[in-house]
Amino acid sequence: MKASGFVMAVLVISLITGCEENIKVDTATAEVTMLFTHSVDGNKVQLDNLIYKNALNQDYSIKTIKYFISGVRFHRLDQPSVELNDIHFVDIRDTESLSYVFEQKIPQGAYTGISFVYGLSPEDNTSGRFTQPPESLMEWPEPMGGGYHYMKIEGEYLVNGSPSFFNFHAGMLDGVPYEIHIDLPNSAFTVSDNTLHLTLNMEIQNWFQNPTDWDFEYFRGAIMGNHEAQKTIQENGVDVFTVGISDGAL
Ligand SMILES: [Cu+2]
Repeated sequence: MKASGFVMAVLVISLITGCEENIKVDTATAEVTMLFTHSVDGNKVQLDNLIYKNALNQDYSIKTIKYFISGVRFHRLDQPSVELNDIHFVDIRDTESLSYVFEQKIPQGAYTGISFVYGLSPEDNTSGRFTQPPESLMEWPEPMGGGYHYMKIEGEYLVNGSPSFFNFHAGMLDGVPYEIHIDLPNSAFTVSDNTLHLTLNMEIQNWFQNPTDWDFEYFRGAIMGNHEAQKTIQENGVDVFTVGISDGAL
């Protein structure tokens, strides 16, 4: 009995050791850094400049771009996808927020694509979860269902030649979620280095077209209580983002 117990113990130890060696070999990882850029018609956005025209030829400017990115997911062939738990808040006027290193690393290897949630899924969108600014300042009013704004894009548009302020704000309205599930086009990649750099670009013009041309005069400046506007933003937002991918040192 004693001898077989000893044999079992040796067996178990060697199994554990063997597993650890396997794990080491299998889990060469890459740290994921995401950079955030913002363009209009393919050029870097110029803030506070009333120089842009949407598909309906309405003039507008951009003053504010703030949003949450969550549920970043890396898809693999024949293997479970890798989801990162981080929720990142971007503010175009806060340079530090334009670069983010995710807490989790991803296994090196081949990936078929990247997806993420623009805004917050309902399970992440609970009042009080952010206690510190700037995230806490994204609160969505309790009478409109609470939680947080997914985004605040703000600027001015011209009405009969005079500038008028607009709040292009999105969030869950009256309990109806409008977060955007984005599958990034051309996002297959192979990472064989210990760093992965992703540059996520928001093409602002696309918020205002495809499938619906955004009419500033129809929707006007305040849309937070407007389900049609929230639905339109959700639909238009699907093709707003593209990604550039490189591994190794930039
Ligand atoms: Cu708002």
